Amino acid sequence: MLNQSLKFVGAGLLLTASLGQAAEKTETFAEHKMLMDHGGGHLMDMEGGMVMGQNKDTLPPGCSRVSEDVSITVRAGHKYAKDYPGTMFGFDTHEWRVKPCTRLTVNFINEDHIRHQWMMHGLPKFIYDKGMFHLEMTGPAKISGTLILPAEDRTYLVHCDIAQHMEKGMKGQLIVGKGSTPFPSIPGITDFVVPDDYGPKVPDSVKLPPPAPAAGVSAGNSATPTSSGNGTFLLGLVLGIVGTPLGIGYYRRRFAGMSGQEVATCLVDGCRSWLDRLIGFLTTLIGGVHKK
Ligand SMILES: [Cu+2]
Repeated sequence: MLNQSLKFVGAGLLLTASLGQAAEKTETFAEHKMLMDHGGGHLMDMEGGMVMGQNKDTLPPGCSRVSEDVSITVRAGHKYAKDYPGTMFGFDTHEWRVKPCTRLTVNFINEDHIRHQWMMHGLPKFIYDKGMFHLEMTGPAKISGTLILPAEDRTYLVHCDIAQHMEKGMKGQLIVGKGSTPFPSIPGITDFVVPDDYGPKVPDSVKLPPPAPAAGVSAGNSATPTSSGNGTFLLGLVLGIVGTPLGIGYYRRRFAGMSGQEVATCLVDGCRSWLDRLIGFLTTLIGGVHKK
């Protein structure tokens, strides 16, 4: 019996250990370390890793020496967008600060299964011929590159240039020394150029009419016809009485041989029958309804 229980405990421990291993299993990142140098600071490998504008030893004008060696790690991926509503991609950091003449190594880790870039713009072309320093690869992967920053205080745009990735959050800035004008629309750093818009705003001074009732339902008793409905009904009733062959025949006989003047006098106050009075009453009603 004891032997049996020990077997169960052993099996349980094995299961727990294997589950733990599965939970600890992390994604493997391809490391782009064997890049071919194509000259001019341009490096590539067959797996799609790319470095542009690498410069480890040429001092920019105004730098008598490298002021300091700095290494940063930047992570990129859609999970870094979650703190910034309206974005889809992001860097784990969106702003970096270094001294002028720093030799900066950027270790770029792309955690997504798509392509991302860490692309810096605005570098002087006499030393960085494309005006850029750029790291790029399809993730999940790691790639590193190094450059020496110019002597001037300046703020450089950093972004991912894959279509719509910057607009969806992959935008940052690298500030050298005191920096210059900051870039807009950097998540968590600067205001957006075009703020989110959820529809037109109505100024407080504008008084909106009350909402219209739903079709087929009047404001009060749903069985009460509207005033214009009343008028149409009464007009129909008058025409129905007077306009039928029976009505026309009646009035023909009634006013036979009379002049227009006599007919008018008769209708207004003279020889009025109950039908004349009804028609007169209905006509007054129609007029009343349409005045409302
Ligand atoms: Cu990207």
